[in-house]
Amino acid sequence: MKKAKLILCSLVFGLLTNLSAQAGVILSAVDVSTNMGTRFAGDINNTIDQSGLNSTFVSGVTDFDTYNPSSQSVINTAPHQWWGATDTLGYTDFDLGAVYNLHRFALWNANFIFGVKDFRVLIDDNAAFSSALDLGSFTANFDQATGQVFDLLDGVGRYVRIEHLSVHSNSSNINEVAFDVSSFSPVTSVPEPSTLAIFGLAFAGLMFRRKQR
Ligand SMILES: [Ca+2]
Ligand SMILES: [Ca+2]
Repeated sequence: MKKAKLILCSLVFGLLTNLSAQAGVILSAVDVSTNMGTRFAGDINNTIDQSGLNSTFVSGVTDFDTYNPSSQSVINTAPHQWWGATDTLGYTDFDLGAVYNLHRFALWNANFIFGVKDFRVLIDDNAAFSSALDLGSFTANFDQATGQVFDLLDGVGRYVRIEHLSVHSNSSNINEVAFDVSSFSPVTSVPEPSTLAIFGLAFAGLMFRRKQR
């Protein structure tokens, strides 16, 4: 009886461990676009290619916390960043390349007087953001060389929109962005038939042992 209980307990523990959140990895978007224009030849693609980072990571592999964006700084010279047009608000859209469970957002604003200030983060499974989920609103500092990490409401999707609600000085200006993600699999929250079968067998064993006494 005691042994059967122990087996059942270990099975439940194993299942719960399986369902718990996976360790997040740091991910760069595979594509980016904006409706805010550009100036100083600051291409929007400079925000997703790790350009300017003093220390790089392997996108989709390096552990987010091990990399620790808050301790990583950027070099702020023109080829590494994007400048939005003067006095322009709008959005920057990022394609993660696949559907992920998104946890946090890392931003390297320009290490100068410009940059995104108040912003809202949306996620969706379509690039038109027709059924977007609001992951929260935040405020970013300017004149900071190290990354700023924002803990989003966790959400599942492939496309992430940063809505620039206000800017520092008179222009948005981003050096780099990255995301804390874990893989998303729709079946993880539902016990698989094989798992149920194991539970059934364990329960049957428990009943059998009880009957024997
Ligand atoms: Ca960059
Ligand atoms: Ca989160």
